[in-house]
Amino acid sequence: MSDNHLDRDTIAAVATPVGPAGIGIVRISGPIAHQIAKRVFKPKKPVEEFQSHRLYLGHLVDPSSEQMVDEVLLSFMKAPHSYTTEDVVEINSHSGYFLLSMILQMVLREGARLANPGEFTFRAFVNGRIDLTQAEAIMDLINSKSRIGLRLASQQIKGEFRSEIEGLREKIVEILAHIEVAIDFPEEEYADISSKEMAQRILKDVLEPIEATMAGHEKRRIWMDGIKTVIVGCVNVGKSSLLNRLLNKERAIVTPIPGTTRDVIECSIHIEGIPILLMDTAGFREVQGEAERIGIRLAKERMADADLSLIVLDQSRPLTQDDFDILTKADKSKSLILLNKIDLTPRVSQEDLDRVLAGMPLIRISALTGEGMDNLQRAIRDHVLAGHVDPVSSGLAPNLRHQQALTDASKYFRDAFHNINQGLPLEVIALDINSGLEALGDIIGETTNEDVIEKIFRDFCVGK
Ligand SMILES: Nc1nc2c(ncn2[C@@H]2O[C@H](COP(=O)(O)OP(=O)(O)OP(=O)(O)O)[C@@H](O)[C@H]2O)c(=O)[nH]1
Ligand SMILES: [Mg+2]
Repeated sequence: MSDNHLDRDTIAAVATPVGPAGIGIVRISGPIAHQIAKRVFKPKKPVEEFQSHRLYLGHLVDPSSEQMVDEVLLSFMKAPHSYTTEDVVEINSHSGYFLLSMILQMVLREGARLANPGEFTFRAFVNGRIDLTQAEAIMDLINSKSRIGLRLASQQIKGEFRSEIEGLREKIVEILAHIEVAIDFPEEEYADISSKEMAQRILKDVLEPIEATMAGHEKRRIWMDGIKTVIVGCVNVGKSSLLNRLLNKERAIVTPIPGTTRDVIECSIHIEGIPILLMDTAGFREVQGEAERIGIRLAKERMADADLSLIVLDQSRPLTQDDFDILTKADKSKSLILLNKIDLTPRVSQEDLDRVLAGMPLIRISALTGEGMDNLQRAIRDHVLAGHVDPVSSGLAPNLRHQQALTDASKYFRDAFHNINQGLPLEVIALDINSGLEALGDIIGETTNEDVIEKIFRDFCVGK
């Protein structure tokens, strides 16, 4: 994909999901987009030239057979005022898999090439209309899992992250200029600013803002990626009943027979606006068979990888060794303990409870009657947001790739800061600063390795 901007061919793809729908869109971008439109589209009212950003009603007629294909609305966005900055034509037709592929085939016969996944956005990037953070934010917007996630993505699309990084880089280039003057004219003692001031500028103008930006990563994980929450416990304690209760739907099979659930059952829900990926797992016990053994292994893996574990105990029977095992193995900082079946007579001794809880809060629920669910939802929300972020989040939210680049950059600038204070040669400091500058350039796509760029766009759908 990386060479496409050099040959500048015209690309086309279906931009809407496959299948029956209200409308479908075929998108064309490149130098002959306009020419293709003139060949296949017969407007109701004759037009000399399509005007930019206007809609035209007419018929698609296949030039090879003279057959009318559909009645459509066609729009033309003249370069550079389009998504890709090239000439773009969009055909709004009726939808349906067969119809859309017929239209696409016709457009390809007229000289367009089938677009790769994300190639329209890739062109917007290589043509300089958007940077890499904006391209990534488009994906975030499409995949957004919460209202706040949507807001964070649209801030990034507007270019807030980009201008933050560009602003930082300008400041760094300024510092670098001072250093270079001092290297060239060593006798003038750093020319215009002292080493102390230089170190101070690196700290205040560069390091501190980078570290403030990095603090937004957690926010992204919560609002955009969602919280991985796994329900674990012994067999028959009511894990699947809890999943169904939180989901308000009979998603997992519930029976009185221990060992009902084997596979991991996943679903997405919102709890007080927070996106949650909820997983129900096989109950722990002395293994009965192959499927159950695998189920328990999967449950343990999910628990290790989760952001939050809901550990369920059944209060209608005494605690067992398996209950104790789960609780002792659990990471207490990311677990909530639920005492289920509070509608039944309690058979768990207070001593046992005190022993396993060791001061951890306990939430009493009944998955059967729904009692205690409000408390549980509040506890989940408090746990997720505890100390991390305000619930009406705004500001920058770096993804994992950005976070890695920021971590690298901050390491280089911290080195530069220490090395200046240690009185190391300015050439060494210039090297640190240049490496930091490059790490920041990776974020916006200026110095990014081609494989990384290709990987980012590979995750897009065709037509985006
Ligand atoms: N009375 C009462 N019964 C419950 C409650 N929650 C679950 N049960 C019952 O307990 C039994 C087991 O429930 P499940 O939800 O299948 O339990 P599980 O933990 O998923 O069990 P496994 O998949 O076998 O590990 C079923 O008969 C449920 O109806 C509750 O809060 N109160
Ligand atoms: Mg179950």
